Amino acid sequence: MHAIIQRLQDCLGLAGVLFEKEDVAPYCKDWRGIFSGDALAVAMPKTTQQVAEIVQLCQELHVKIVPQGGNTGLCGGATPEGDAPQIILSLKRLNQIREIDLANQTITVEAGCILQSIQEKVAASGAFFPLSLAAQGSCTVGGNLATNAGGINVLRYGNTRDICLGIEAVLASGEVYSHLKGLRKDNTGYDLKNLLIGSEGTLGIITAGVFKLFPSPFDHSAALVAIDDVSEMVALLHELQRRAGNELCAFEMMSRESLELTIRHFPEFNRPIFTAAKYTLLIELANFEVDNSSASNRVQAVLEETLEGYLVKGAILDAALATSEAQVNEFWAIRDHITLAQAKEPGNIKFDISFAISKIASFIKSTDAILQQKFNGVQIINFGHLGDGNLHYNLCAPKDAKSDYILNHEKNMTELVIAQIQLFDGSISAEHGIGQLKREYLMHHRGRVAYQMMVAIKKALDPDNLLNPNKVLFSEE
Ligand code: FAD
Ligand code: 2HG
Ligand code: ZN
Repeated sequence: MHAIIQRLQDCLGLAGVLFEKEDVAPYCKDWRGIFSGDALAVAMPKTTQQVAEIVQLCQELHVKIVPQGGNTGLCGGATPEGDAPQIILSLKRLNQIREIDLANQTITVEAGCILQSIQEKVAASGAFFPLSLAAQGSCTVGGNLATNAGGINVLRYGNTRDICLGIEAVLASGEVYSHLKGLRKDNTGYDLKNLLIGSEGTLGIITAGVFKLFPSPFDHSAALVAIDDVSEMVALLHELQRRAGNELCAFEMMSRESLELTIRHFPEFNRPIFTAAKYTLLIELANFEVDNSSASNRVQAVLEETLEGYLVKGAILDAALATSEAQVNEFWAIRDHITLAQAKEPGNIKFDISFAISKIASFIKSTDAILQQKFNGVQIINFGHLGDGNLHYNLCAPKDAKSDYILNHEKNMTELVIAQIQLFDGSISAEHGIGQLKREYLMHHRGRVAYQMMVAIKKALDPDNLLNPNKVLFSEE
């Protein structure tokens, strides 16, 4: 047994350390089941001080650390890799809500809090926590910070970093960096919070964060819209932004193929869905005015009138408005199940990509055509956060292809799509991060200067390459 196990047990007690192979195994595989590795143990601290002690211990015994939250990441960032002795540091038990400060409209939470539990706690206090994604029942807020998660409310509230006012983190030195004052203005030197947010566990272990709270929407209006033309979608987005301002919270897009796939695996959703159209939009507006029916009607009326106008001029094919909050949730359930439906199929290649919204239509037209020409019948499961310029442009094998099709074509398909992303000035990762999945493309994509800056930051903050080695950047040892 490696010496670290006894030392971890001394620090965390027997309940705080897993080391039997069958107990450690579930933590060593990613959500999609495409990455796996080995770890000596899973350490589960309950306090920031214990996290600091574990880091010091690992330094002393030359054991690497893979931070892990809910293990829902889609890039293999939380999965151990390589032969070096390493442990998984699970933040799941570091899960207290430290403070809700309603006068400052902030909440301070520990990294292991499950996202949905924070939303519920905040709702019970009468306020609103806007970060929302389909994995919210299992992902942790520490993982959200470490990946700068996006989700479905970015249009109005921004990404995780935009709602975060400060963090606490344990550095590779074992020291604790703490900045949890909940200040909305603070120009004191370099922005260390934003350096750690999105660093995917490579620069520090995030142990807590303080977040802005917002007024709770009084109710929502939502619609599903059948539409063929991506340029018209973009025009509709701008029209709604002009008319509703930031009452427009979500503008999501789902291709016909992504809906067909979802219905195939979850037939209960086969109701108000337009599979004849090339795309279906899910649009949501929130009403923030007090409980009176004219306010609620106003938001609904903006949506109705705008869609009517688009219907009359033939820019959209059909629309279904939700008639109750329950139906709004039903619409979202369809959208949320696309990833789960994809997980039920054999292999696919995920591209979580972004563009200037003005370039999205041309990217889709050009890339769809080239892919079909080179990989006849390839299924393009294209959906995502159109309002943020973020597509989940996922590729699956043609319907009648052999089971090893994706394996055989993965490299060529990836290079083709990445070349298209470069051509249209996009990003190879909009919200999921780099992890292991997109690591080999990072240097080329960001360029030598940016990459070398990242290497210099990693060396400065983690000179012994202790934290999540070989993730985001290739290790140089
Ligand atoms: P993990 O998967 O455990 O870890 C992710 C990365 O963060 C790893 O590199 C890990 O080392 C690091 N990390 C975790 N915790 C810490 C910590 N405390 N300190 C330092 N590093 C840490 N993502 C989106 O952005 N938008 C979406 O809409 C979205 N939808 C999803 C839907 C489904 C069904 C699934 C399965 C995933 C989805 N994701 C989405 C991806 C994923 O949920 C997010 O990336 C989430 O933020 C990861 O949180 P986690 O706690 O599971 O982190
Ligand atoms: C979403 O928006 C997630 O649903 C997951 O970011 C995307 O499965 C995917 O590719
Ligand atoms: Zn997404």
